[in-house]
Amino acid sequence: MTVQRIPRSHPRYRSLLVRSDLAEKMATGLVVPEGLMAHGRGEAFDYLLGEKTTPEAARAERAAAARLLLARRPALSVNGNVAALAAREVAALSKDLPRLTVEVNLFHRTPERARRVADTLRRAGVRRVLGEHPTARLRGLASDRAWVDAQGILRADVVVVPLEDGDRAEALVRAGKFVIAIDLNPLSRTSRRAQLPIVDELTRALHNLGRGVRHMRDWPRPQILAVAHSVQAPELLGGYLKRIRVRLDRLAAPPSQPGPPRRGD
Ligand code: PTJ
Repeated sequence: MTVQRIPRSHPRYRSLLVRSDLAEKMATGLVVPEGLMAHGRGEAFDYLLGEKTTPEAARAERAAAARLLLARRPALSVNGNVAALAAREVAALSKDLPRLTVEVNLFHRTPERARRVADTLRRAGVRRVLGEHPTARLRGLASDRAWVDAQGILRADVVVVPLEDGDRAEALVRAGKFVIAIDLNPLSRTSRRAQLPIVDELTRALHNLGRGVRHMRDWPRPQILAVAHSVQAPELLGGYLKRIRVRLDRLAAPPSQPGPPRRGD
């Protein structure tokens, strides 16, 4: 179904629109076919979480914004799905936090795809995009995800990794980085390896990160530090899972019995 043929009144209009957009971007090579599967998995978890930012995710996003403000060299890693879904949000965040390095990092890497992702980001308003011509490799990773820029992710102290794979999140942690993951799957290795797992939909998460940065940027450092340390990964991961369980329990409960007919019924 093309974008034009999705009726606005459809209850899943936004979801259909995003899918259709991703399918088109796959045809251009920005997104890989595996990216569509990754998106479907994300959507499934979003369903389970209620398709909105949970209180746990909101706390994680606030803490992540504080971490970004405190970082000396923050970096954000961008793959094909991220560029396709959220180039505008990436650009907005890089304006809210000009120190943020935006770097292309691809699992299915070709020079052509790297250029396409970088072009998409530049068109959306990101001024400086690294990773098109990577200059170094992360230790302990066999895949092309090991390619990084020596001026970007390699020297970053805090790295945001949306829609990532567990191996690289692990390699980044081993390299001494503070890793902030954005991944709707609280069971993924990425979420479980990151020091700060944000289990929320990508565009919502990036939007909330920007809002947090703008809100706290003039605060005194000790206050920002307190927010940065206000959450712990194990407690967050437990909270996300509990939220899913409680929601499913509620949905699975038998509907309450209708009461006796009232007058006028
Ligand atoms: O562009 P490339 O070559 O780097 O490849 C990108 C993909 C996404 C194909 C690659 O990174 C991949 O295979 O990722 P995974 O291992 O499938 O992990 C993606 C994770 O992102 C899954 O756990 C999904 O639940 C999650 N996810 C998908 N869409 C969203 C999401 N999380 C947040 N917001 C989304 N919109």
